[in-house]
Amino acid sequence: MAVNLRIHPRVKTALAKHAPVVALESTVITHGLPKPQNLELAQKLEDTVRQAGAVAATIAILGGELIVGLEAEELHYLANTRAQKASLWNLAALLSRGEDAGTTVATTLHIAALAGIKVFATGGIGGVHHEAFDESADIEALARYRLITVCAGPKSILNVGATLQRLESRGIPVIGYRSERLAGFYVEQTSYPVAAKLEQAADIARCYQQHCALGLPSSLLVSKPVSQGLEAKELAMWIKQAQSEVSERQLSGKDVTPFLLSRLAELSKGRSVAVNLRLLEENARLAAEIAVALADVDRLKNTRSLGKAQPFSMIGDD
Ligand code: PSU
Ligand code: MN
Repeated sequence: MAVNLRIHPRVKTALAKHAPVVALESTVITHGLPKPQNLELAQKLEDTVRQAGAVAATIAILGGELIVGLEAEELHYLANTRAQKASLWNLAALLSRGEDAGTTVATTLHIAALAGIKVFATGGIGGVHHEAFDESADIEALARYRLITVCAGPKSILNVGATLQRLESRGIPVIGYRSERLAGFYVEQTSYPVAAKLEQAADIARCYQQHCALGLPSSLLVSKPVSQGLEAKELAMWIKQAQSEVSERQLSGKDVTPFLLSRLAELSKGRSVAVNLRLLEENARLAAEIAVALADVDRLKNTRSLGKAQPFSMIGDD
């Protein structure tokens, strides 16, 4: 049985030419942000990617079809309909029932990899929750799909230390963009050091080439601190409050993250949403810059290796 996968012609052409493409997730549209900011944000992210010289491919599920690169009307529809949240464990069921769904980081990675996209931008990744045994499928997916994933660190509602440990255990390199500390989603920084600090998009592209040349299977996770976040003390108070409500309501599974994000939006009187929008846009811009740099090194590599088959030749080696 063939996969029902539709790649937008613009994305297809760009991929065939090895031109820069950035994948964007859609759970942030269906479950992460309130209306109407969700649609405004989705459109803005695509514009941001385009302005930085790359092709935007928002990924989602519509009527049981995997879509790579939504049309403008489809984006509009997705932002205003009651869609499901597609992770890897419910993806096949959602497709077989012909549903509409936003794709999480895990699912977007899977579909982007199917399409051959190398760079992906999101807000905050899922990870280890405080509540026992809830770990996002995002971690395993990051271990499995070799893309450059740009984020603002793990979402602040998570057990950040445990999440970083899991990333390390699964061999997922975390690169700090102009920062030695892991980004903290709603706050600029956490106290946790990252594997390496890199300064330029081109440095990240070269690091990814090394990663691929080594045959490592995972994503290269780029952690970019938001330019201006929330006040840490205040945030900690709101998180505590929201988390106690998760326990009271006995929420579990895929409902936990959307509930926490929407409660934080209420408790902070919209300030968490403002920071979320800011970091998503900043991440999309950086991802596009990296995609452009990667296309450049790719082109260089292809020109240099013409006539001398060097499957593992590394950039800057000769
Ligand atoms: N980043 C945001 N807002 C979001 C998400 C990420 O700024 O809503 C979504 C992502 O799609 C991520 C998901 O994969 O939340 C994690 O959900 P869970 O913890 O249930 O795996
Ligand atoms: Mn979960």
